[in-house]
Amino acid sequence: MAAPLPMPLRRGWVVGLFLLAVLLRLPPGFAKSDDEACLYNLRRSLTDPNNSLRNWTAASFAAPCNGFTSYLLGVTCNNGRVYKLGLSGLGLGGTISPHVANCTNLQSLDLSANQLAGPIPPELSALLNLAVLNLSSNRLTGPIPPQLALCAYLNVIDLHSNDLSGPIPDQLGLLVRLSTFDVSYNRLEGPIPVLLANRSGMAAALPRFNASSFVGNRGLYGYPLPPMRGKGLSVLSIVAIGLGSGLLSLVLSFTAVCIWLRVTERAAMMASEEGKIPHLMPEY
Ligand SMILES: *[C@@H]1O[C@H](CO)[C@@H](O)[C@H](O)[C@H]1NC(C)=O
Ligand SMILES: *[C@@H]1O[C@H](CO)[C@@H](O)[C@H](O)[C@H]1NC(C)=O
Ligand SMILES: *[C@@H]1O[C@H](CO)[C@@H](O)[C@H](O)[C@H]1NC(C)=O
Ligand SMILES: *[C@@H]1O[C@H](CO)[C@@H](O)[C@H](O)[C@H]1NC(C)=O
Ligand SMILES: *[C@@H]1O[C@H](CO)[C@@H](O)[C@H](O)[C@H]1NC(C)=O
Ligand SMILES: CC(=O)N[C@H]1CO[C@H](CO)[C@@H](O)[C@@H]1O
Repeated sequence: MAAPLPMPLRRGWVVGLFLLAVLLRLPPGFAKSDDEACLYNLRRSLTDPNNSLRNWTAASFAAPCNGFTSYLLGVTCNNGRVYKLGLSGLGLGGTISPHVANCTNLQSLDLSANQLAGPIPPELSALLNLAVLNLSSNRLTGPIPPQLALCAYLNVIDLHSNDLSGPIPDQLGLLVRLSTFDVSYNRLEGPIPVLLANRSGMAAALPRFNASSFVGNRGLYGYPLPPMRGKGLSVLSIVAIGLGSGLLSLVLSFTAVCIWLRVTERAAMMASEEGKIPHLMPEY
């Protein structure tokens, strides 16, 4: 006997199915807690040819921390929240997910010495506790986001040895806690912001970061690097200089010959006036 379900139970089923349908329609990464969204999306954006992240399983993202203990390689926890991500030198590829910004308690992000490509997500500016950003020795491209200046606690910005381009944002000079800044060996260009080269305020004439922070960028110029160089000689200017100096030496030697002729002529005249053999006459 298949008795029909009582009314309240049937309604419960309908509501449950409706909720399930809604959940299934949600894009991945949505409706997750902050740290879970961060880890889930970061894992998705990375490739891991050496299987270093084998214990980064979706099941552990929902509760990556137990108080101060983390269950995931490279994750450090503080009071149940992810507070350091250190995945240096693991052979990781792929890109840096902008959803890393969902790890809102993050204090240190170190993805250095991997093969990461793509841009530095400007969304990182939402990490208001971020003190250390080390993305050095990857293949990152695009600009240095000026929004990083919103991470007021930044102590360390290490972006050396990437393919970053464009200028160094002036705003970064306003990060007063910055004690390490390294953008060497990229493709950056333009003037070095004065507030990164020199201290601010009373000590404005004192250097802040030295040339080793900036070397290896062909387009960067200004203290502590040399001033803007001539942008190399164009073909046109080389031709112009060649023609110009050719013409000049022609004129000069022509003048020299004229003067010499004049002098010898006068000497010859003087000699003949004295009835002597004009030994200074040129022989033809
Ligand atoms: C994941 O790997 C790290 C480092 O090897 C280890 O400390 C941690 O206990 C592992 N977690 C799990 C859930 O296996
Ligand atoms: C990854 O694996 C390759 C090939 O097995 C190896 O050459 C390389 O050193 C490994 N990289 C890291 C970072 O472990
Ligand atoms: C950033 O990471 C690289 C490679 O792991 C390391 O050599 C460097 O010292 C780090 N930078 C800072 C400022 O700690
Ligand atoms: C920055 O410091 C250097 C070295 O002390 C000094 O020569 C230069 O004039 C300073 N630049 C500015 C704009 O104060
Ligand atoms: C540049 O500064 C770094 C520390 O900020 C220091 O280790 C290095 O010796 C300095 N280099 C020069 C050439 O002054
Ligand atoms: C749950 C959550 O915080 N989601 C955010 C994760 O980061 C992306 C990109 O910054 C945001 O769009 C989400 O709202």
